[in-house]
Amino acid sequence: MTKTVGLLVMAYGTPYKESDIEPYYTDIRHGKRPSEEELQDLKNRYEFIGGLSPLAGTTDRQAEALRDALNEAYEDVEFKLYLGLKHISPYIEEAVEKMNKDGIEEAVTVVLAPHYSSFSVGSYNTRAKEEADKYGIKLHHVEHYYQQPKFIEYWTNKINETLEQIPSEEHDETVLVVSAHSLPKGLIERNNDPYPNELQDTMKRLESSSNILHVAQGWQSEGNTGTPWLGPDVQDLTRTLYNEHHYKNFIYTPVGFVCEHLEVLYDNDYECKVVCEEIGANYYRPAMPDTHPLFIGAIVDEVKTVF
Ligand code: FEC
Repeated sequence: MTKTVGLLVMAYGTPYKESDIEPYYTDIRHGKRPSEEELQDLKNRYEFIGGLSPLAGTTDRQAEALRDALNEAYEDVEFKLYLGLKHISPYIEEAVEKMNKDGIEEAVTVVLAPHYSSFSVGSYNTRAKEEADKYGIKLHHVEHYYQQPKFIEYWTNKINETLEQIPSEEHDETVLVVSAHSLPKGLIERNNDPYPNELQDTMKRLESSSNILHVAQGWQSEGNTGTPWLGPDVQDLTRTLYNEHHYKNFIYTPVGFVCEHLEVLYDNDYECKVVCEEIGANYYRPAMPDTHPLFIGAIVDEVKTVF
C-alpha cells in the first residue's frame, strides 16, 4: 500500500509584485522597516534585473521536479508537495499548517540551499519543526547536499564546459571563484558553524574533479548590518587575484545558490562583471542548477539518507 508523506520544500522567497518589496525587505530585516534610501536601492536592483526576480517561478519548478523525482525513486511512498518560504507567503508555518489540515503525519523537509548553516538551513528547519510539533507531525530534515556526487558532477561539468570556451593556452591564466552568500562573522563563530568549511570542501572537491588549474573561495551579497561579515567579498577577491596573478579569465560559480535570482543576476552578472571589465579580464558564469537532473538527483540521494 502506498503511504502519503509530506515533502516540505523551503526557499528564500521573493516579491511577486513591486508593492511586495517593502514588506519583504522588512521581513528580511526582522521587522525593521528599511529607510527610503535602502528601499530605493533594492528597488533599483530589481529594476536592473528586469523588474522582479525569476526566483518565484524557479522555486516552484524545482519543488515540482523534486517531488516527481522522489515519487519515481520511492515505490511505496506518495510525496505530497508543500512550499514554505522564509520571507513571504506561503510562509513555512502556513505550509506546515496546510499539511496538518491535509492529515499529513510525516514529512521530509528540504531547503533549496546546498550548504548547512544554523542561520540558513538550520533556521528553516527550526521554524518548520516548531510548527510541526504543534500538530505532532514527524519531520525528517535534509541538512545539506553539496557533498552529494551528483551535485559535484553538475558543477564539474559546468566548469569543464566553460574551460572549453577558453583557449587551452590560457587555462593557466584562468581562475575559478567558488562562492556562497556571506553571513555575519560573529554568528558563524558563536555557533561553530560548519558553513565556511562546507564551502571550502566544495571548492576542494571541484578543484580535484574538474580540469581547473586555479581556485579561490569567496563570499558574496553581504548585507549592511554594521558588523563584520565572512570575507573576502567576491569583488575584492577578483581585484586581489588579478593584482597577484594577472589572471585573464574568471569563472564564477555561486555554488551556495541553486538558481538565478537577484544575488546572482546582480551581484555576479553585474557587480563582478564590472570588476572584470575594469581589470580587462573575461567574465564567465556557468548556468545555475535550476531543475537539472543531476541537481535534483543529488537532493533525492540525500533524502534517501534521512528517510
Ligand atoms: O531574487 C530574489 O528576489 C531574492 C534573492 C535572495 C536570495 C537570498 C539568499 C540568502 N540570503 C542569506 C542571508 C541574508 C542575510 C541578510 C540578507 C539580506 C537580503 C536582502 C535581499 C536578499 N537577502 Fe539574503 N537572499 C536574497 C535576497 N540575506 C534582497 C536585503 C537587501 C540586501 O542586503 O541586499 C541580511 C539581513 C539583515 O539585514 O539582517 C544575513 C543567505 C542566503 C542563502 C541561503 C538561502 O537561500 O536561504 C544565507 C536567494
